[in-house]
Amino acid sequence: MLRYVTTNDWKVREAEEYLDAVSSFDYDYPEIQADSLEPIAADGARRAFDRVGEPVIVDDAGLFIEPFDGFPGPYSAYVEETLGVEAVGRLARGEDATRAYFRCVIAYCDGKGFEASPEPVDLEDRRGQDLAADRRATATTDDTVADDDLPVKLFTGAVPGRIVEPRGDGGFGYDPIFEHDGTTFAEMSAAEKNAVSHRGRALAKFAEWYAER
Ligand code: ITT
Repeated sequence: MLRYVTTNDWKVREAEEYLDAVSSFDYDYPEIQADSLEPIAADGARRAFDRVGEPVIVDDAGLFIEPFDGFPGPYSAYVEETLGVEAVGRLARGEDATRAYFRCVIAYCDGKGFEASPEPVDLEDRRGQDLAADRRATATTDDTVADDDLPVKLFTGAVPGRIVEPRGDGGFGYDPIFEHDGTTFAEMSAAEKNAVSHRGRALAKFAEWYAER
């Protein structure tokens, strides 16, 4: 059984559209800090696999505001908790900084290796970063320190849009301030969002690869 390890039910709902046999596993794995999503997702998948002991996917996603050099990007969760979604929207609109995109990285780990394939295994992303030390520093007594050599496979998706006044009641996080083709993600149904979203695109790539595995 494939487990989607997350604390966010919305993500699981979105994944169920692409994957028949996926069930959620609620584990708030500690996230390392990094300036891109890939190493965060890869490290999360290793920790999640250590905990669950079955094939896992995790995803790390963020909102990248282009004129802000991609901020908040990998810091999106922290910025949502501290500043809040509406304040991010006001900041961006006040600066005329409305071009933005969402990006999602899905990381898969089942403890085994992979055949060569077009998607990058994350070794390159990890090179040059002492993630093992970072992980040891952030691990709590409950956490297993994941084996840095466990292979992880990454799938990415992105969607362009712009930052607007909040509209809509659906979705989560930054959805109300993110407009794609005239509609905010919070105004879309889960299926409509999935059809164009960063997560939907990454999930579609993952589902195609996983079907062969
Ligand atoms: P898990 O880490 O437990 O999976 P999370 O909600 O914390 O759940 P992320 O770390 O990936 O998920 O999210 C980073 C931030 O980006 C957080 O503030 C989310 O609300 C936001 N975010 C991620 N995907 C989003 C989406 O599809 N729509 C709107 N906001 C999103």
